[in-house]
Formats: sequence, structure tokens, C-alpha cells
Amino acid sequence: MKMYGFCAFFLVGLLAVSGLVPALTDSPYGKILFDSKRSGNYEIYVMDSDGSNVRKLTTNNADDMMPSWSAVGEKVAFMSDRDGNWEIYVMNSDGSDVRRLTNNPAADRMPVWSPDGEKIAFHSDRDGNFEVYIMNVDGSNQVNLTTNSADDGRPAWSPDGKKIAFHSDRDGNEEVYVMNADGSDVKRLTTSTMIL
Ligand SMILES: [Ca+2]
Ligand SMILES: [Ca+2]
Ligand SMILES: [Ca+2]
Repeated sequence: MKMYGFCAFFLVGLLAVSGLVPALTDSPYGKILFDSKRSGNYEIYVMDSDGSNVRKLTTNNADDMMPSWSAVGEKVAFMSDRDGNWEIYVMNSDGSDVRRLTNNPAADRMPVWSPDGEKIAFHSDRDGNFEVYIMNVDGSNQVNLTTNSADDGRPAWSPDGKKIAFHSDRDGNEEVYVMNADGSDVKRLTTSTMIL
């Protein structure tokens, strides 16, 4: 189980780098979140794991994308440009009680909820280039974890919440890295000359 969790964590990192993931997340409650342009602009949807019972959670002319389940409390984090630029929002799993967590002219994107439900990781270029940030689920205490002149982004939590995988081009091309959830002990996991 432990090995399975690590492999899944690593795989998510690789897929995130390749751009193949995300916009589709499975919850502990067996429901799947996804985003779709089927109604003309991106909205967040939820469905049962067999594809039935599709419900639209957002109704907004802007793009609402990249939903992430809270492991606790059945809430959803997502990104939207409804207020003029990309910001991170949370809402209840029925689409009610939408709250904006970031308020910044930069692109705040790719929210992912920590396994313990206490934190949300995301990436933003508010400090001049993309960095991985972490914040409390009410938007307080937003901390830059990477602090690096390269582009760092697409965070993914380990199952135990102690580590965050991300991708960065700090060594010349896109690679997968992992760090502690406080930004310490950064390690590169991949060595590839491919453009992922
Ligand atoms: Ca929308
Ligand atoms: Ca923003
Ligand atoms: Ca950076």
C-alpha cells in the first residue's frame, strides 16, 4: 500500500509535467470532478464514478477550471478568471458558498488540497516567475515555497501530506522535483532531455 501510494504520487508528478493530468480528480466519496467547455466556457462539473448523475457546479461566463477535492469536508478548490485574472476559489460540493482565496493581479493557478484538508498548494507568477505556494484554506498565510528564478509549478501532494512534487525548468528543461511541504530538502526525481 505504501509503495502503491508512492508510485501513484510519482506518476501524478510525471503526468502533471506532461500536461496529461488534471482537470479530473477522484474523491474519497467516490465522485469525480472535472472541467469542460461543453456549455461554451469552462465550468466545473461533478459526476458519480460510473459517469452518471452529472451536475454543473459553476455557472459563469469566465473559465472555471482545475477542480481539486478537499479530503475533509467535501469542498472543492478551483481556479477561475471571473474577476479579471486567475485566482483560487473554494466552494461547497454543491457549488454553493464560493469564496475567493487569492487577490493578486498575477496568475494564481492549479490549486491542490492537502490530504489533511488544512492547506492548499498552488502556483503563481506574482513574484516575477512561477513559484509553488501554500496557504491556509481560508486564504491566509500565503507562502512561496520554491523561491527560484526558474518556473516552478504544478504541485502534487504525497499521500501522507509531508511532501510536494512539482515541476521546474531550473536545470535547463522540465523535470519533476520533490520537496518537504515547508519547501526544504528539494530533490530532482527525473533526468531527461525530453521536452515533457
Ligand atoms: Ca464558467
Ligand atoms: Ca490572481
Ligand atoms: Ca520560480
